[in-house]
Amino acid sequence: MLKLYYAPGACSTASHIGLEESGTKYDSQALSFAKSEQRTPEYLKINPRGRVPALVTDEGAIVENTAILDYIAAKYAPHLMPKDPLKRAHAISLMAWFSNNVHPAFTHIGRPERFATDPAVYENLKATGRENFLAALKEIDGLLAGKQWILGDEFSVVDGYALVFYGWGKRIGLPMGELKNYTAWKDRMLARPAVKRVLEREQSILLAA
Ligand SMILES: N[C@@H](CCC(=O)N[C@@H](CS)C(=O)NCC(=O)O)C(=O)O
Repeated sequence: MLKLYYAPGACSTASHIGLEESGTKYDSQALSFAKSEQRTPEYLKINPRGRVPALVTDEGAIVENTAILDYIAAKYAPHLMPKDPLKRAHAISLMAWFSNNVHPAFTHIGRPERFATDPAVYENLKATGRENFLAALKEIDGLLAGKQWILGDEFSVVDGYALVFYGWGKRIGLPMGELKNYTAWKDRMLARPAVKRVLEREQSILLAA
């Protein structure tokens, strides 16, 4: 049996959507960051880095959204990743960029202390993070131009990952409505029953007007 550890509204929403879209059976457990549940000795045995998501399988735990999403598609839902090797490489490339650039830009805004020890530079790190994050959202908006889903005609696990950043942009008050392609795609995402179920379970900000 699979078990997903996630935190509502965190990047783990990507894996949560991937699992729900796959149709495979899984258990899930929400961890509260406010209560530091990602750092309990019990959870650190699952992910010693103290981060979500983690997917526990019969053969051990997997961490990192990119790996979890590729695994879900490979094992349970091949239609959720391209079969063609080049298209699959592009899908992984996009998820690597999400993980290595887009996500850390956002982290600079909320956790500047992770990137410098001198509090004097925190405001600058936050401002730079905000600029970089907005630039990434604009890039995603451009990637979605003329497309139904982020890879083209087919919905994939990469779409669930891209939704995380739309929610985060909304959370910090960025002008998301100005990103026309991203906003129209977000509305298509919200119309998918599996996505809606996950967002309701996580009480997502994306469901607020
Ligand atoms: N690259 C990782 C990032 C994991 C990560 O940083 N998760 C955050 C939530 S978005 C977390 O668990 N934060 C808890 C903490 O920093 O204590 C992935 O995509 O899985």
